[in-house]
Amino acid sequence: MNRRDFCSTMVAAVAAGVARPGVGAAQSPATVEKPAPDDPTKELGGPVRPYGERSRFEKAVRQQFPTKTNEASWTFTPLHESRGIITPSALHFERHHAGVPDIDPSKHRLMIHGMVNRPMILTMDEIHRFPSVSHIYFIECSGNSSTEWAKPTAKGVQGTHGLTSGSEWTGVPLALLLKEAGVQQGATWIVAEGADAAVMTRSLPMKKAMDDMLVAYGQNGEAIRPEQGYPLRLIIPGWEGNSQVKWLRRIKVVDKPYMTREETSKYTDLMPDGTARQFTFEMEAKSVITSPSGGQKLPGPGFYEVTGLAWSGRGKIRSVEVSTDGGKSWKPAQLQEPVLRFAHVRFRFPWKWDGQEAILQSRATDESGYVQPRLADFVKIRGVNSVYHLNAIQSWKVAASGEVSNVHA
Ligand SMILES: Nc1nc2c(c(=O)[nH]1)N[C@H]1C(S)=C(S)[C@@H](COP(=O)(O)O)O[C@H]1N2
Ligand SMILES: [Mo]
Repeated sequence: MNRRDFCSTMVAAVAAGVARPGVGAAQSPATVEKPAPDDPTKELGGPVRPYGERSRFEKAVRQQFPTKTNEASWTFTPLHESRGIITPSALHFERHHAGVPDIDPSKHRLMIHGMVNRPMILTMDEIHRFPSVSHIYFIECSGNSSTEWAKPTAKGVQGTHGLTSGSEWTGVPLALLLKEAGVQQGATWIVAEGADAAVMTRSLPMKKAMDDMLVAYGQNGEAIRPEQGYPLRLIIPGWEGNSQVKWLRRIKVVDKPYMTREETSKYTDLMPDGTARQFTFEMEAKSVITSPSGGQKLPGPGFYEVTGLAWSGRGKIRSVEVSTDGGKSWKPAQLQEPVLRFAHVRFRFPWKWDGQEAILQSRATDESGYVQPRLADFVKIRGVNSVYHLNAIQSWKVAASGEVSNVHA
């Protein structure tokens, strides 16, 4: 698909109501018919159960983008109902180029070869024996917000920003595995390959591999979900989702990038002058108000907590400011601890709505000093030829009726 097709598909899809609920929308058929008792203290509660489910009254689901197939597709996290900084694994956004493979961990192998002294083929059991680390990191698809370049398109924050999620990831530092294999002099890149039907492959600089890449098998306290790469995926703190190869089966140590599909025809950024930026790995600082946000309705004037998420591929979020007048004036928001590098940060801002029309915005600054740009300023530099890496300020209009909608301001 060229950019125009891509965008018109997106626009059509969003106009059609964005999406159908994801496959497996949780509903427990046995209990759904029976109304809850008026007084739960007068009835014996339900039985214990071996694997938990959320309350049947909670309905937030991932929304699937209406693509031609359910396999080469993506789903969006319901950020408007997000709490704190962790995305429940069942609601982590998904992007699959060729479906979710069904992998038996006892048969899965990770091969490390190329410019190494000791090529290795590791089983999952062997990988589990290495010293492990856990970190809370966001993953954001660089296609997040890609409907929003030219005009406000998605209705709510799930559509505009739902391709970012946060989890605690557990695994082995890739540097440890590379040291075990013995990287040879002159090796400056690695090539990572997935075991899915897309055999998704990315070239990645050795420097970042040695710095903080993680070969992860854990997510939020249990094995990584099939959708997130079971049994093994690459986690690359702060870098675009696409580089974080799922179902990881091979790492080749090399001395140049291999120019795969995902770094030539896709995941490059076409600039106004016709040149393209390549290997734009780092996700620049971004924030969004998750509540109040598009599609919600404020019941009336009075107190509201404006809350949202901020994150940066350059490390820590330093500050978030909130505007209630479309960017004319800004006030600092409160950051909820912990404020972690390469993780979603929750911000809060107390607001008394006077019942007049208001435009809500948030603006993040990261520890490098980078300030999230206004959309108009962003487009001045990037043009509108691109699909990926839109990190501009999002505006939500609160109408006098209390209805909240997506606007460009
Ligand atoms: N093997 C493989 N890895 C993959 C993909 C894929 O289709 N196959 N999709 C990539 C893209 S585009 C993104 S945004 C992230 C999404 O990760 P998630 O589905 O766990 O949210 O995985 C990346 N890794
Ligand atoms: Mo992506």
